[in-house]
Amino acid sequence: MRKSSIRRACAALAAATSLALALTACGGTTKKDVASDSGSAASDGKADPNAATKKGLTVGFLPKQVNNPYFTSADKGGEKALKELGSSYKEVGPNSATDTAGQVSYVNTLTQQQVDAMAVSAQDPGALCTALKQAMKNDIKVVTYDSDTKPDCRNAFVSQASAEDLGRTEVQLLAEQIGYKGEIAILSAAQTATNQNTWIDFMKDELKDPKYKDMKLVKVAYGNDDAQQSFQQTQGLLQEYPNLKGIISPTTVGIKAAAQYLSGSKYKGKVQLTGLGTPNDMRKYVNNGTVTAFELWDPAKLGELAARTAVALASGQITGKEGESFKAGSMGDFTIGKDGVISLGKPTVFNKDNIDQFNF
Ligand code: RAM
Repeated sequence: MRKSSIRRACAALAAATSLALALTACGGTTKKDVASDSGSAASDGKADPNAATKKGLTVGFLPKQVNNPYFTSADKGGEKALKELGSSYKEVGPNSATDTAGQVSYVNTLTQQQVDAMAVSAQDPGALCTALKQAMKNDIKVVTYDSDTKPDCRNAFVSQASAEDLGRTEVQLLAEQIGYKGEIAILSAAQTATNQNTWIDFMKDELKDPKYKDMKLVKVAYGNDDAQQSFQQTQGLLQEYPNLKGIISPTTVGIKAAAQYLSGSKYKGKVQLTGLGTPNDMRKYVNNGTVTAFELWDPAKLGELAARTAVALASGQITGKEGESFKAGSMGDFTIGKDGVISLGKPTVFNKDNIDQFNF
């Protein structure tokens, strides 16, 4: 049976029976059949860098949270790239960054809809694995972007920057701002978020350097990428630790809420705040003296690279193995690193001298 007829039969089966049952029934056979009858390089496990870029594909974007301006920018970048490549874009996703069950069911929905590829920012490293593996068995290419799952649960991860660079530079930025002295705290997103947790591990490692001996990390708080919870967590940190000198918030939602709290409090300019924010969210707080410097990558470029990676995978130009290269349009050539990681590049540090040059 041809791959397309199998997919149609499976989609019909999924519609007629329970999704899980249908996908299990279709999973094993589809992959085997594709490998033997499509002849495409990727399905044989070999990349063909010269394969034509397929058009007419559908790529589903599944961010951690749909109403988060960071993901709006990222996914718009993906949409624009797909349009340029002659393929279609769709976006689904939960409203809350802690609705992991919601993310799992969106993965199943995209699988049921037989998209060609999906780009997922995982709320949790392990929770999506079964659903993502099911998608891959159904010959759907899976790219994670922004926040990864486990390497065997996706074909490739499009990373915003080196996790190590991000974690260490945030500590370095804050240390300079507080003169390498005093209590500090971290205001993170969801407690399960793969990306934030990886960065926090590098922050803790960086803090072991003797040059930070007079700095003490007193708490990691979680605002769940919810503006109100992040605001309250900041308020709570200052109540609990009145001598706090600085906060690192490695989330665009968290840093904005923390800046809003500090800016209207007696701590403005006294407690330093850095982390990962968008220039448009943070401009006001840089200009009013609440924030000195923070960093981020361009989220639209991250979304664009995720879309281009998804299309390269679906076209058989790459399979996700270390060492494979592909052309990402005007973004240039990218080579896949260890564990299927593709890195966007270096983040930008924003301060009052350069922030007005950026509009995202
Ligand atoms: C939030 C999300 C996202 C993270 C950015 C920095 O928008 O938690 O995953 O990459 O912040």
